[in-house]
Amino acid sequence: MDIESRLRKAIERKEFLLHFQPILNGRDRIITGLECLIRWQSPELGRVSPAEFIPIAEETGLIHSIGEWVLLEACRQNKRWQNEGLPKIPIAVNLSTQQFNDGKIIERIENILNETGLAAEYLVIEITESMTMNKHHALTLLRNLKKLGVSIAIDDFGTGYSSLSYLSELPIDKLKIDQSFVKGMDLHNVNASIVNTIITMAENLNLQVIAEGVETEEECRLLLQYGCMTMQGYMFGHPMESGAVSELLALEQ
Ligand code: G
Ligand code: G
Ligand code: MN
Ligand code: NA
Repeated sequence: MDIESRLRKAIERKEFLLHFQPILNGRDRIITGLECLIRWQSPELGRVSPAEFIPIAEETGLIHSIGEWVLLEACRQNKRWQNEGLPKIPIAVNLSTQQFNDGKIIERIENILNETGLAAEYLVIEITESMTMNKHHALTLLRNLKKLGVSIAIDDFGTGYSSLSYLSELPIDKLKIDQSFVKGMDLHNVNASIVNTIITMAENLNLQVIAEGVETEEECRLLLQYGCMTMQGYMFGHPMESGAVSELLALEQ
């Protein structure tokens, strides 16, 4: 059987699961958010990376049902943590291009929020710069998301071709600096000045900035020095199962 057919069966066979990576304040290390990352445990293929199967899901249109499952599970799980009395934090879900261009995506998200009872302020939608290139579509969709009360983050910022001045015309809330700029940052290299510049511009545009891929104390220290408090990376935590998140959140109460 090819990977497409296996992918087709994976939802009904419950082969997908969600992992969650903490997003923290780099100073006090308090968890201020989570990013949802899908995992596929195939009985035949073993663990398949989303970097491998998401593109196939996009080409085949399977992304619609997979993406819908991710949104539903993410909202359901976040509501479950809240019901357990754990600190209320937003959960970020990656949207794919096909989902972004789906005429019914707003309705789908609204239905999922209603069905799970999660307040919209606790959902963040992550999109990439390239999805916003059709400005008319991006404006319409993002405005409708904002009307629902959902937050919007630009993921992998710096790897696309959009400028911050372009993004400033869109109703976005957060900017995630791509890990390629964060990795190996030190005082004297070009990555450090790129990151510093992005942080300063984001501040001027009133965008919350999040550094991705933080792996070392030195990167964390420099980010704080440049004014970026919010971070995500292996240094603080790998993507983990919901039970591990519960334990971390319980420690913060
Ligand atoms: O978790 P990991 O680093 O292996 O993810 C690899 C890639 O897959 C990343 O670019 C990530 O954004 C993407 N990805 C992970 N989960 C999802 C998801 O639920 N939906 C979409 N569209 N992409 C995802
Ligand atoms: O494209 P997106 O930013 O959504 O994907 C995030 C991906 O980055 C996930 O696959 C996650 O596992 C991975 N990731 C998260 N933190 C780190 C890190 O500190 N180092 C590296 N190399 N990858 C990371
Ligand atoms: Mn992401
Ligand atoms: Na990213």
